[in-house]
Amino acid sequence: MLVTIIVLFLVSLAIFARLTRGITKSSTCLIGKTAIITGANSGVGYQTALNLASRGCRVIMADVANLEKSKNDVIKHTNNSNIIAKKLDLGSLESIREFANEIKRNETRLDILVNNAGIGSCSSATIDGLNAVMQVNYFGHFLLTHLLIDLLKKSSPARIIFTSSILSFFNNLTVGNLNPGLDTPQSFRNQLQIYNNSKFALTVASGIFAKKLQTAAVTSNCVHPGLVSTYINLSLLDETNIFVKIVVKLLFFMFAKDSWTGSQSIVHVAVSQKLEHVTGGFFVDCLQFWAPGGREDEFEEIWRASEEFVKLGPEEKLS
Ligand SMILES: NC(=O)c1ccc[n+]([C@@H]2O[C@H](COP(=O)([O-])OP(=O)(O)OC[C@H]3O[C@@H](n4cnc5c(N)ncnc54)[C@H](OP(=O)(O)O)[C@@H]3O)[C@@H](O)[C@H]2O)c1
Ligand SMILES: *[C@@H]1O[C@H](CO)[C@@H](O)[C@H](O)[C@H]1NC(C)=O
Ligand SMILES: *[C@@H]1O[C@H](CO)[C@@H](O)[C@H](O)[C@H]1NC(C)=O
Ligand SMILES: *[C@@H]1O[C@H](CO)[C@@H](O)[C@H](O)[C@H]1NC(C)=O
Ligand SMILES: *[C@@H]1O[C@H](CO)[C@@H](O)[C@H](O)[C@H]1NC(C)=O
Ligand SMILES: CC(=O)N[C@H]1CO[C@H](CO)[C@@H](O)[C@@H]1O
Repeated sequence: MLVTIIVLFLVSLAIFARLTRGITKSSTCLIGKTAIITGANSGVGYQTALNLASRGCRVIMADVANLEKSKNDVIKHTNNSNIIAKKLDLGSLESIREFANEIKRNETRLDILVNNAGIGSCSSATIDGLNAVMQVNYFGHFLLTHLLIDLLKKSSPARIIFTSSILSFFNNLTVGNLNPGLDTPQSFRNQLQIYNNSKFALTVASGIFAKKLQTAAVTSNCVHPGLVSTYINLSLLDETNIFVKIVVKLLFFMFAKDSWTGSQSIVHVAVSQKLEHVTGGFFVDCLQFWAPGGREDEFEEIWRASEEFVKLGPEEKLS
């Protein structure tokens, strides 16, 4: 009896999850516009690139992985040959600066910046000596966005989108643990907490970018893509026990979206005409939710500490 009820409950939940998947209805044309997408080689980043390209956008696909195949696939599927593949390793501040410099040299405009790349876990520090999950997910995008601000402003109205996560609500981020050392045990729980925190840091930065860029007509929003079946789903699981593995796999089997569906909210926030003036928001299934909360003064501290971690020059800091 109990088992039947539980099974029925889970099945209804799964059906509900399927029915409420947000799909963008926007048909915005992007001919003449330019977008950058980080982590565009796979998962929701790749699907976002495909979608924007199909709208006629010039798409710059950035990733640490070799992008040739993905780039050719996008061109093949969209007939849009205005696609650039460019190596970007968010785990290296130097690579980020090199990337941004080349963009500034080559491009005359930037309308959409999708800060999407992310990793679930990593057991070594970056060459900059920062926690790798924090750097790839957060610090790297914090720096990249700063370096591209002038180009975005020049092209305004422009949009910045951060791929955050609902796990950002379950954070315990403080200025003190913004860059956790590798001396903390690499347990599943600690790894997940750093991931949660990195996704929360993105919402903090997004909120402050939104405020600082309001007069420049550059919006900044966060998106939770949903539970999506991608490579990232498994990387965290290497650290955990068989029971957690089974539960997570079951959850994915019942509730996860495919990458195309997972990219829909990102695309929606990037192109929907209704959202032209919406900034500082947090989106799930193409709908705006409240962003995870916290103290404003602590957010400011996190911002200032981040400026130091990524070694921003005085003239590069946003006033
Ligand atoms: N999947 C979910 O359920 C879920 C839920 C909430 C939020 N998200 C977020 O969604 C975003 C996209 O993830 P996904 O699920 O599509 O996973 P994914 O398929 O693993 O895509 C992430 C992409 O980022 C790239 N990347 C990794 N390290 C990088 C680096 N140092 N520099 C530049 N690019 C790097 C990866 O390249 P490699 O293939 O070489 O590693 C990969 O192409 C992530 O920010 C993730 O946190 C995902
Ligand atoms: C791409 O363009 C070619 C030549 O113009 C055309 O034959 C083909 O159907 C197009 N493919 C798509 C997916 O639009
Ligand atoms: C920038 O332009 C140079 C010279 O034309 C070219 O070699 C390079 O691939 C371009 N890079 C990007 C990211 O477009
Ligand atoms: C991170 O999120 C997971 C999943 O909701 C949760 O179990 C965990 O407790 C969170 N970590 C912290 C520190 O809140
Ligand atoms: C955050 O959560 C992790 C894992 O749950 C814990 O080890 C750590 O001490 C917590 N940090 C703070 C500052 O509360
Ligand atoms: C639960 C699970 O393993 N889901 C997916 C994780 O990502 C890989 C690679 O894309 C998929 O093959 C799995 O189905």
